[in-house]
Amino acid sequence: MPKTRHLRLVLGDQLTRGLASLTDLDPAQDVVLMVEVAAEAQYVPHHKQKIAFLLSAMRHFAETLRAEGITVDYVLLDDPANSHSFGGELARAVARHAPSGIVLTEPGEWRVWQMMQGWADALSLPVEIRADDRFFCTRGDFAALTKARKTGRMEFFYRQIRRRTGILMQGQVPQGGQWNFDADNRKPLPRGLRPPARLRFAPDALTRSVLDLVAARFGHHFGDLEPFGWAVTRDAALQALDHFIATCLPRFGDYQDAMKAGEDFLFHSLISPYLNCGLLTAREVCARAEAAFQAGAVPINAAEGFIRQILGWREFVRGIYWTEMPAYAQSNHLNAQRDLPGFYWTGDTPMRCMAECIGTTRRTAYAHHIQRLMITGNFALLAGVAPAQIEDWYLAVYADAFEWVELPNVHGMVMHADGGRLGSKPYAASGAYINRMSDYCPGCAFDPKQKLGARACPFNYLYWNFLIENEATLARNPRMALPYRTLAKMPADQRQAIIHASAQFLAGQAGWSPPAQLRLDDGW
Ligand code: FAD
Ligand code: DLZ
Ligand code: SF4
Repeated sequence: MPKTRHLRLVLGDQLTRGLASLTDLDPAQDVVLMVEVAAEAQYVPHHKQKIAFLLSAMRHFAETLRAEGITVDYVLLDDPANSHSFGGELARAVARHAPSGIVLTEPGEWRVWQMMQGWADALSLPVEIRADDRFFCTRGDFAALTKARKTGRMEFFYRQIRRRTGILMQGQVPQGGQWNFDADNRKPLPRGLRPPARLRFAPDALTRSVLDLVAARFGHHFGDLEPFGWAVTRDAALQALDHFIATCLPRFGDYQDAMKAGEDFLFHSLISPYLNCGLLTAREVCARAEAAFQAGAVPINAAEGFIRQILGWREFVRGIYWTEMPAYAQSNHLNAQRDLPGFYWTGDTPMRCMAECIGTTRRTAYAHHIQRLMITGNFALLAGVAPAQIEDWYLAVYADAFEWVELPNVHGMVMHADGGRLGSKPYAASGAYINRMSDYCPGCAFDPKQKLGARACPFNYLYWNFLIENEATLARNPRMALPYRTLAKMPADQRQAIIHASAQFLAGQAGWSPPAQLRLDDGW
């Protein structure tokens, strides 16, 4: 047998045939290593569907590589010899294959990047770590592009990438004459408009066996395991993408910010898990959306709004993550210290908006952007939850959550813990916003129009309490001038009443820490 030339480790979020570390793979000599490690499923108590999705997608990806004649050394979760760490499994595989070198693609998370730095010494082998070119902007590129202050914000960065790629451009001019059509994209869902049924995928035999494994090993983790309808192959993910473009993208822009009880997906794409684990690439997704616009099937506010999320926000948050880590995760600009309420894990709260969004999350491992930002995120911001606790929650509960994208969204966009590196002001909002953008308030135990008293919406007094608690830090922010002018006019007794109502409400929340059974205690 020829000596293995290169061992190529492929991580669970690198399931792309065109991955940088697979492009020059030689099937005659190289071995691809894929490993299922319990540590990755347990460093936060990931949603059961998230674990099943990734393990099944990994197993299917290994099959497609094998079908090409590539040797894949795949270590199963229940292999008794499994050491359950990337480093441990790499060392065992080196002993099995005696490669002359290791080839990797840079990982999505800082902690794994750090692990990788020690591997060359530990294994006494050359370890080549290649840039992840599935993104429009490499890590080095981002730092160069955003160096000038003007481009330090998402909008300017996004315009640069539009110019560079030519996506939705006519020469140097943006299609439709504007860079950004957000002003058209804030409509509440009209009564009677039913979003289309979504393409979901029945588990095949391979997925079925993974579902059984997850039920047995991680049954105590957050969320429902079934029904499980995620695509776990590239073909199925492409079908889901095409179905979204045909049935939802035309209305994506209009109702991007809307929320409706009982409607989990509205007109959103549900492709983030596929993009983040590699079943789809950002380039092909943008190309298909742009083609639908060019064919006249999709209006510009929808095409631009959708493409901006991927070309703009997705790339921008990744750039922030890699230029600012590891210090980024440590900052706590607003000095938020409260524990995460237990109802984040149970959904057991009389606040209907929170119960709905947490319920969706439990059932589907999904919630759309505005639910994450303006409901569960907004509450955590107003309540002053410690950033690390709410970050762990977001990292655990969504099928698309990987730290490079979760952390800037939560630490920066939601919690303003980065002091404004990502967004220039906190997205704090009272019950009036939620009432305008959703149908959650009718039927809630609270009234969004009442500011104080037993039936007052907690978001109302918590909003003003947040401004009061953070006056020293936020009052000078020009984008917060309006609410602080209103606060300045507020009579002292009303201020006191808000502080009192907030303290009472926050103290009265049952279970201010994650339920014990959700802690990482099952002793793998
Ligand atoms: P669509 O609404 O259909 O948008 C299309 C695509 O745009 C998404 O698939 C996603 O790839 C991209 N996108 C949209 N908004 C963002 C954004 N703010 N940052 C990065 N990409 C974006 N996204 C993740 O992929 N993983 C996360 O862990 C994650 N955590 C989040 C936490 C919070 C608090 C917030 C406010 C947002 C978070 N997002 C995260 C961004 C966004 O909410 C999800 O990408 C989106 O809801 C996924 O659903 P979709 O595919 O239907 O998206
Ligand atoms: C999230 C996850 C899970 C649950 N399991 C695995 C696994 O068993 N093997 C693997 O290679 N990757 C897994 N992942 C994804 C990794 O956490 C991800 O690759 C790293 O966080 C780097 O981004
Ligand atoms: Fe949420 Fe307040 Fe509306 Fe109830 S009244 S659903 S708590 S915003």
